[in-house]
Amino acid sequence: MKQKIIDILNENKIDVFGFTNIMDYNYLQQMFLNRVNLGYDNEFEEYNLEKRFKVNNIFPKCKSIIAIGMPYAEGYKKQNCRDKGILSVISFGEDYHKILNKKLKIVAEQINENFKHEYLICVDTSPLIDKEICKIAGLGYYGKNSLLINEYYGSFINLGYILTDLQIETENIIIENNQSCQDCNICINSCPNNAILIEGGLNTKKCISYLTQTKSYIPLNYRNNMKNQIYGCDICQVVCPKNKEILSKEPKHNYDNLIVDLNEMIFISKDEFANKFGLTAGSWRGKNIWKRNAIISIGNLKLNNMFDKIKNELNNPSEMIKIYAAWSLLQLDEKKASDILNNSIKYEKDIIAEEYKKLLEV
Ligand code: B12
Ligand code: SF4
Ligand code: SF4
Repeated sequence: MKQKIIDILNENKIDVFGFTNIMDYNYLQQMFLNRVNLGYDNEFEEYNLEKRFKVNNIFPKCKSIIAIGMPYAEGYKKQNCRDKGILSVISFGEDYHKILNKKLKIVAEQINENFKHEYLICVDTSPLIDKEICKIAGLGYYGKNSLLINEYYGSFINLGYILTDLQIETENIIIENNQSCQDCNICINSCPNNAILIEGGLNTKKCISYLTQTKSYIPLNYRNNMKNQIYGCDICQVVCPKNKEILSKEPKHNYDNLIVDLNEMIFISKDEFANKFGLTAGSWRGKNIWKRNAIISIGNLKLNNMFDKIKNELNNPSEMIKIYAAWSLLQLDEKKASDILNNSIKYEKDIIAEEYKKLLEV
């Protein structure tokens, strides 16, 4: 049965795959609790640890897991643009969740034609811990940047898996953390917000990828480091020696559409946003979060010609947009912005007035 499944994976051009029958990841509990105590967790994670660690709580009949990795970013070079916003390379083209889900569905159905089974497909959005499952299935090992690194494709691999009630013969792979990074600390030293811990793993609340996605308040001292990122962050992967080979390949795509026009992003409507970016992985947080990030980018890039357009955003009905517009104006022209904010404080609701006061005191 295992050989037939491998044939099916190969026929579907999937060459990063592995199997595991470990159903309980409770051994990670202490590590998870430590992270929460230190505040390194974030709202995109499932808080119910029973759901995260016990595969059978998600799919009671599960006996084995078929894990796959889908490589991307071949030949990618970080785009350098002085007056535009940037999307992370994971947001290039069609959303990887859709591609992987479709691929895994085809594989699962072809398996079903040979061995009747019940199955559940998981890509990113399940409460389970994708990296740990895929690591145990033999797809790679953890880098200090906390990502799973595959021997051939590096860390630019998206992960997904099929939970199945088939009993597949497996060898569970135990690779010690940090076995492969050894003395390298390049990602730690390159991370703009010092989000990567010396011992490996992240303070996720400092990670720029997190900051570009969260709806929570972004602390003032993290905003400059977000530079012109509109969605995600690639820095700790672009600098990683394990990705050198994949990045130096002939580019498969033209990555130009990872560059975002900031002016357009300020005025884009919900429908226009859905039409232009709706199929990408980065669009899931919606137009207003991208707009907020564009406002931060304009401040960081010191695009003074946008001053009046950002000033108009002080009248935006969204409290979120207002407070980031105020911050951005202060980056563009402190004196002019201070006069405007001081003047508008008296007309604003308490919560906005307090924020303006705080910004003016910095
Ligand atoms: C929440 C989340 C985030 C959060 C938190 C990320 C994180 N590192 O935890 C934020 C928003 C920051 C994020 C960012 C990104 N994410 Co994300 N994210 C997730 C999600 C939904 C859950 C991750 C999770 O459970 N974290 C919990 C903690 C405990 O995990 P951890 O800190 O990584 O700890 C593990 C290891 O670090 C290791 N470990 C612990 N201590 C030590 C010590 C040493 C020395 C070492 C080496 C390892 C190690 O053990 C832990 C157990 O797994 C998963 C999908 C899923 N359902 O699993 C995708 C996932 C992890 N994300 C993914 C991707 C691609 C990204 C981004 C690259 C996107 C982008 N371009 O911006 C960035 C990368 C940032 C980074 N350096 O990690 C991929 C990773 C693929 C891969 N090759 O590893 C996943 C698996 C989605 C998928 N199915 O493809 N993400
Ligand atoms: S994704 Fe960016 S901010 Fe997050 S850990 Fe990597 S380099 Fe740091
Ligand atoms: S940059 Fe160095 S330390 Fe960081 S993940 Fe890559 S090999 Fe490991």
